[in-house]
Amino acid sequence: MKWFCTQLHQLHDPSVEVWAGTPGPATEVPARVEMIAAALDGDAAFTAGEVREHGRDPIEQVHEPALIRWLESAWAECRPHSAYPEIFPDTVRHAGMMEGLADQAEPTSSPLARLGYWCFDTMTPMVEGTYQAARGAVDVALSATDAVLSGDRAAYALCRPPGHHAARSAIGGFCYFNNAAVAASAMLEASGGPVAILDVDYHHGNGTQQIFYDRAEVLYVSLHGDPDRAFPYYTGRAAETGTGKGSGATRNFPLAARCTDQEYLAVLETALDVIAASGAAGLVVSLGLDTYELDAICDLGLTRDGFWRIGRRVERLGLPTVIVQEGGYHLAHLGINARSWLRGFIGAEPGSAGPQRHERSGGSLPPRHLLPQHL
Ligand code: Q9C
Ligand code: ZN
Repeated sequence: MKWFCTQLHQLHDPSVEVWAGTPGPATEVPARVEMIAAALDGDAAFTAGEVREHGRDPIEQVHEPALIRWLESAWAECRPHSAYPEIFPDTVRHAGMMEGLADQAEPTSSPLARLGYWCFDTMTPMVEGTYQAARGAVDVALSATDAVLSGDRAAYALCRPPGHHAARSAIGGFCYFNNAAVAASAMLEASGGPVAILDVDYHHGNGTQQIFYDRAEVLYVSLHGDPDRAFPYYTGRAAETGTGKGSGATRNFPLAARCTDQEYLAVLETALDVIAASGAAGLVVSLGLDTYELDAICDLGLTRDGFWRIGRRVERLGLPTVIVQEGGYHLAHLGINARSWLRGFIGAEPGSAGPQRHERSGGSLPPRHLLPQHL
């Protein structure tokens, strides 16, 4: 299987994020890609493919053009407002604030008004290189899509930053551009046929759901921690099934805490039946590995062997498949977990794990209650 990756992701290297008012070390860090790349580099089953620039047009198919323009200069215009290299909104355009008022256009004056207009949380830091890294992640996803459209059965896009929380007109949840949505849109345009997105990240892909909510030709199917307890809280319930022409083309499968491999695979069976019945001609997988039993910010119970079996089962759909990396935060095991999922997909033996430590932690990150030095 070909896999795609660029060094541009390193330009997005925030040191801090804010959860419930508490600053802590950033979770979505460059080492994530380095761990996965190291695991695939030494494995003859995987070949590095060439990443090509695709420009803005494919991004404009799924994002508001004004959001793309804003993101390009957002860090520079906000920089004078923060004492640190990261920028976060202090005021977001809450729906209730605008209730009963006419829709208001994108602010042009205050940089902080613009930041709170486009960004919905305090966990999505912007640093100097964020825009370039986000553009790079889209190019990675599109290069993998090109490989599949030219006949490869499957390809793996090692995207960073991730994408599935980014909606048409909003960034959040560590996500800036929705890499999987751009890939699905490009696949739809090239193939003409219906396309399915299977989202197996721990978190509901609110952005991907929103982008395609009224579209019949893009099926969105997601398994995730129940939003009654898990970010992004406001979306991902089973009752959300699409609207208008897209009615029935969104399906959500919220999961209970500590869900095991066996329980997960049973729900996956139902989810894949929906995809098989849809007549989809191509598949995009939003692959999050934060469903791992030791992932520090999540609470499901999947194992490395479970990832192998899930990859194996998804392959049996028999569809041309672009696999797009989303979350996964157990640094020490992230590489072997990704490799296990992908080796399952290609039907190769799981392979050796290498040394593992077994505490539930974010790998080499310091405990998140320890503030970074500069705060
Ligand atoms: N208090 C991805 O996995 N943190 N994004 C939740 C709960 C944000 C995850 C904090 C999780 C975003 C791509
Ligand atoms: Zn996630």
